[in-house]
Amino acid sequence: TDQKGMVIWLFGLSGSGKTTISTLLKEKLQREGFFATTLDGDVLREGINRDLGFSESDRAENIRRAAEIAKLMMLNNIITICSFITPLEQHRKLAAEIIGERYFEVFLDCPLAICKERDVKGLYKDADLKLISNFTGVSARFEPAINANLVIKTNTESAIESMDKLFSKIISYISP
Ligand code: GGZ
Repeated sequence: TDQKGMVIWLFGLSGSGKTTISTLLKEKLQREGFFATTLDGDVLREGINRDLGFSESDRAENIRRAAEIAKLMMLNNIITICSFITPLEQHRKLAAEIIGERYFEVFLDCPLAICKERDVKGLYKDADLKLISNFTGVSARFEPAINANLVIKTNTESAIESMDKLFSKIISYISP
């Protein structure tokens, strides 16, 4: 297909729906005939980023490497959907600077109380019990968006609705 690469950067708390929405969006794009891939914090941390922890500087290095990889894929005309907590504005700025003008930032806005209630992996419980330190929203900072291209409230709409909204926003960028 005649497509241009871009990077869609989803950020938000653990449990806000990043991985779910990125997978749905990738599948939708692929069904429509586009080349799309996902890049997930959890996955990178098992491989290329396994030397990194969760201090603010390790998170910055995690984001830097992820943004460089995403940029390489974008330059090969692939739509790259990234999902990282990316907790601080400085982390988002870093990704934006590395990727350049074809960076589209999406804040998955979900109240901490709801993420805690979902607690898919039991990590919030462990963080509350201090079994995990530096946990975002509990014992590490999270700054809400100020520059996001799109804000999605994942607690008031379904994952499919969120994905459809995002798809219609980005479609004009990828098929010029
Ligand atoms: C935040 C943590 C932590 C701490 C482990 N803080 O919901 P998950 O489990 O599957 O995804 C989270 C993932 C966060 O990695 P990122 O690379 O996205 O973070 S960042 O952008 O801030 O670099 C969570 C798990 O790792 N996890 N310990 N202390 N999340």
